Amino acid sequence: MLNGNLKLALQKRGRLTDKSLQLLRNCGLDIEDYSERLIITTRNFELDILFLRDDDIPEYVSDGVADIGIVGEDVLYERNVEVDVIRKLGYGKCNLSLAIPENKTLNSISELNGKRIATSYPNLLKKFLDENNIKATIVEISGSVEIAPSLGVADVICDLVSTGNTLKLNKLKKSFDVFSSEAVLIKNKFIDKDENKSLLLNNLLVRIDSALTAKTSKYLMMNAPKLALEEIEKIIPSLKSPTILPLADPTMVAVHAVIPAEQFWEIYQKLKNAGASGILLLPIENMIL
Ligand code: PRT
Ligand code: ZN
Repeated sequence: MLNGNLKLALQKRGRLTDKSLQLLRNCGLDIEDYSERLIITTRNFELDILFLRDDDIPEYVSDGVADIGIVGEDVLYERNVEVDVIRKLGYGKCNLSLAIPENKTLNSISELNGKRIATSYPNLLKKFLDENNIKATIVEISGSVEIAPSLGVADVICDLVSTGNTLKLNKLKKSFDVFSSEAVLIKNKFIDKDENKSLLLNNLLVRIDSALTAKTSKYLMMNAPKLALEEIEKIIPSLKSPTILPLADPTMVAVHAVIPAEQFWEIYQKLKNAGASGILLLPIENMIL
């Protein structure tokens, strides 16, 4: 597609697909149901989305087939490609971790010396071993790494862990973390020289930042006695000072504030104790700071 549209590489079918499409929709992009197509054009933004295997995304972006891409840091840093990470996106979080059979022990990293470690991430693992001065044998396996100890091909595995259920199912336990990963937005070196695409990217980044901030913030509303206001203002970790509105009862006011979503359960009891009532917590769709 040789139009001037910005080209974004996304994982076609996998753990990052739905959340990436949701993020783009939260940016106001009108994306049709992509089903089996390889490329789609968004209806209301000059953006083409290329659906690819995640392993190919770093190379496609660095080669200029796509201008930008969304990929896990694990996949990105396992490869030696020249791209810039421009945003961490906060989803697809996992750890590349070392794990051993449940009946074995690994008390310190130095005990890895002389061990065979199975992984699909030989470069990230080698970097970790080198940094810690460990001499171990890396057994490279392309999938189902967790069965390597029971097959007798490795003593330890180094694989992605999220909930830990896969380890448990295979009678393994996590020992040390090698690398933490989340989904990131990457761009290539060529885009800075293309004025039109740079403008499109900047526009998209404003929307992405707004969507990411909105996701982690909530709109808090409550009624409170005027006399409790000073105490309530101290409790609310508001971005700016809260909005105070008069109510029909002259002794009461309404208090509105934007708060970090995760702090709500820490502060709501304190607010109630201070006299707040009718506490409402609402989602925010977009927030331009
Ligand atoms: O087909 P394609 O090559 O595009 O996809 P893929 O199968 O290679 O990748 P996919 O969709 O499994 O993962 C894409 C990205 O999601 C990874 O590069 C990570 O950045 C991120 N991610 C987050 C994970 C996990 N969590 C995860 N749990 N990727 C893989 N896993 C696997 C892990 O390998 C292990 O087999 O899930 C299992 C462990 O999960 P828990 O929850 O049981 O611990
Ligand atoms: Zn893959």
